[in-house]
Amino acid sequence: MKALLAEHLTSGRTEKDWAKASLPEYAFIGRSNVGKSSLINMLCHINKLARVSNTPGRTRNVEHFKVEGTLTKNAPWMLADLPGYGFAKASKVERAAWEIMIRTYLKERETLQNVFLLIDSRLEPQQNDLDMVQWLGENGIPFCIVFTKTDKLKAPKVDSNVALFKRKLKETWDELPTMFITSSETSKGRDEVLGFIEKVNAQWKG
Ligand SMILES: Nc1nc2c(ncn2[C@@H]2O[C@H](COP(=O)(O)OP(=O)(O)O)[C@@H](O)[C@H]2O)c(=O)[nH]1
Ligand SMILES: [Mg+2]
Repeated sequence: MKALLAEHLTSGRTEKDWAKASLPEYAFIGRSNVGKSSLINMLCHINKLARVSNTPGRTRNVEHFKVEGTLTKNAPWMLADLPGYGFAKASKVERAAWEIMIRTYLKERETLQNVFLLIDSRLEPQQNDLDMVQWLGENGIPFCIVFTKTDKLKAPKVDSNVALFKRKLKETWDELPTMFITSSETSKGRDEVLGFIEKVNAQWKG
């Protein structure tokens, strides 16, 4: 499997701490422990690019990475690992700070091309995930859904959980976002996600 050249650029809570917005950027967001860091490592095929943790709720910053190329193209792009939501032990103040930072980032990052919203394929639709879909939709921020950890379930169960999630979204939305079925253990979905990024990068006129 081809590894991508990637490097960690910055870690910070406010715009002045973030890497300069100069390349097409893709953000990864989801509940804490959903598998964001693992997915980033899987996509780049680099073991310890983003820190994988067994203790949820540890990262508070936006982590920026620069990546050179995709599967077949050399165009550079940027990736942002956003702090997770739904961490049970977070205080009210921490949650409020999270919301402000994430909303600011998602609304004001001019180079943001797409958000990958990660959903744990093992769970029934969760309210905070549905709220995030709602918020992204209402704010017109382009996003895809990435189902994670599918290696932990039998295929029919993955299918039925995905179907359940789609049904839930159809209650509110006419059009469903692009969805990816992934596993960071087996690299399932890697070509599809990188293929998507490659296509969007091709539209970039920086
Ligand atoms: N089996 C399996 N475990 C995963 C997968 N993705 C993440 N994990 C595990 O889930 C835990 C949280 O992953 P992490 O990437 O740190 O989640 P984050 O908090 O969203 O960044 C870690 O123990 C990972 O090893 C996956 O696709 N398959
Ligand atoms: Mg993480």
